[in-house]
Amino acid sequence: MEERTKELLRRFANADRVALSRILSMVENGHPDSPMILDNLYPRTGKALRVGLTGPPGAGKSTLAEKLASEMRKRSFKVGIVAVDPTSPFSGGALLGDRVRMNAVSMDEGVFIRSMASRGSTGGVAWKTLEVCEVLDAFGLDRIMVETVGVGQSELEVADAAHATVVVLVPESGDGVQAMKAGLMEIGDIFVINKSDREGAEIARKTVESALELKRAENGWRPPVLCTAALEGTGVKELYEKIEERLELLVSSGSIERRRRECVSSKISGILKARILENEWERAQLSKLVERETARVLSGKTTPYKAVDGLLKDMR
Ligand SMILES: Nc1nc2c(ncn2[C@@H]2O[C@H](COP(=O)(O)OP(=O)(O)OP(=O)(O)O)[C@@H](O)[C@H]2O)c(=O)[nH]1
Ligand SMILES: [Mg+2]
Repeated sequence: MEERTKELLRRFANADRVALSRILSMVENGHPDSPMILDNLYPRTGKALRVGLTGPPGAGKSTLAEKLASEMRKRSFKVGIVAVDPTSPFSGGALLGDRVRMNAVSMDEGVFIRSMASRGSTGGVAWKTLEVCEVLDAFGLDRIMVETVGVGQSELEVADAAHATVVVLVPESGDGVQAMKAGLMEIGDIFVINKSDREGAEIARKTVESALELKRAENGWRPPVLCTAALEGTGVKELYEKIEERLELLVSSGSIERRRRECVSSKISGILKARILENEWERAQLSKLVERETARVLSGKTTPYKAVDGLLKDMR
């Protein structure tokens, strides 16, 4: 590990926000010290609860996140907001250094806002986002909101890793239908019709609600559909209370333990896979074996499934 990295970790341990920013950049960019950083920080993780905010572009996810952060601060929670590939900048301005528009939340030491431009990055958006969340968790944050545009598979994966997922929609007709198509109905624990200062919010709310009727209640939880107007703050407190209610249920039902086990096990296999692929010698061996088995499959001696079974048996 570079001397500079060690110094950063020392400062990180002393709650230095600049060190946190630097470390996040290193992790995001896959700096060579990144695995050691994550390893070093791991023992300090496990406290933060992640709340996913997902929905179509411009639905008001960032605006809601900022307002929710204020509610969380009232409970003295330390808060992180991670925006994955946002199409519009945070109004907080922390990302752009736009000090004129900087609001209360981004001036608050207890709130940390981070934007991730992960399109085209290697290693997968979901994986990188989880690493970023791990660092924020180790920094001592209590709640981390992860904002994603709910369209692609990787975004759905990000939402899947959250402890509670809020799907943010807008009143415009058809949004609910789009959400169903994009698989958002399955992942949402709470649904929000934001921009309810506009016309049609109540109709949209009912549409989503009736679409959800087909969904079975899990652990006694029926996803509620709320209306918010994030800009003026209407309904935000109610939304926040629902989120905490959902998180409490996760803890009291023991689901959180199961979730943790799943996370650790997928973490181990993810690291293992990455290590095997990054080790040149092993990769060369692997591709030789793959080549050998390809020939056997093509000549009708085996199938791809049996070939992998055989390879794994040989490894043991
Ligand atoms: N009328 C109205 N406008 C809102 C409301 N909430 C947010 N907006 C506006 O909608 C626009 C998009 O808001 P954002 O919070 O950036 O939306 P987003 O979902 O984070 O957008 P992306 O991250 O780019 O997908 C901004 O101009 C907000 O001011 C609301 O409740 N009512
Ligand atoms: Mg946004």
